[in-house]
Amino acid sequence: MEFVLYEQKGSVAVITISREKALNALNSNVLKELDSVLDGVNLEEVRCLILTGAGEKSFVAGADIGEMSSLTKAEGEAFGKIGNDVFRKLEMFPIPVIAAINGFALGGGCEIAMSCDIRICSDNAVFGQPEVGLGITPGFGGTQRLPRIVGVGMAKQMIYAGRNIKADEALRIGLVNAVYTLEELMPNAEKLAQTIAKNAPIAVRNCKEAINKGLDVDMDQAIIIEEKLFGNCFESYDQKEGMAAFLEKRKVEAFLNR
Ligand code: DAK
Repeated sequence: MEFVLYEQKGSVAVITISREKALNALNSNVLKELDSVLDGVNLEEVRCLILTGAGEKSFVAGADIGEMSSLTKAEGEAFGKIGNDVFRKLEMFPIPVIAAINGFALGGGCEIAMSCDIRICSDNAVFGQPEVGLGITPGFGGTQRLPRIVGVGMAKQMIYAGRNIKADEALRIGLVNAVYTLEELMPNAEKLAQTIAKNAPIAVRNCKEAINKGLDVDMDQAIIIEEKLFGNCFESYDQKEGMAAFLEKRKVEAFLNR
């Protein structure tokens, strides 16, 4: 891989978008590599992913404007599809994904962060959907995910005005869950990932599926989705061990992902 690095550390793996000289902007090669990296994640071993950007300045500064500038309508649609498919793969990935946002998260950068389950950032992070200033709409899900995360009014203001916001404002509106110094960002991302990874993997995966699928349907259907995924945990080794440990007043020995 030229632009996407993958490092597994036990049950946590870090994916780094590494195209530092273009502030990690997403071109079609980056998107294709990211797709392959996701396909290669060993789901038997890895229980939580962290997505970050290389360097100290940028998470992802958007889709690659140079590559997009000369696209025909058909090519633009094809580029949009590659991005949308990989962002959706990330969103529906069986295990949780934490975005550790280490700088600019603009356009496609903000959108890829919003496809992750949890967003935390460094205090130099900058968020925004500046597409209207480039003559386009957000194309990787920004018009859909931003209002779901920060509410319709705030999303409309950010998207129509194309105004960037800093980390403290992103925290205030709920776009990120926490802000750290740049030095503390990855250690905290890893700590959170380890905490998630220690919990029963089937239960964590089912929680993600229940939340994601439930948000797309009405409450009557959502409750049924939850019931099925709740039921699905039973008879697993991990459910038996988790409950036995409680009843025997001891710590869980280990969750085995089965
Ligand atoms: N694309 C390509 N190159 C980029 C880039 C980008 N998005 N952002 C930065 N770079 C490159 C710069 O061109 C520069 O390259 P050199 O000139 O050194 O070769 C290098 O990174 C360093 O950038 P700067 O010199 O500009 O660095 P500064 O610190 O001065 O400024 C900045 C940092 C992040 C404020 C600035 O670079 C900037 O404003 N970048 C553009 C941010 C932006 O507008 N991002 C949104 C892009 S639009 C769609 C699918 C998806 C999308 C749309 C449609 N379809 C459905 C087809 C998504 C669109 C977007 O993401």
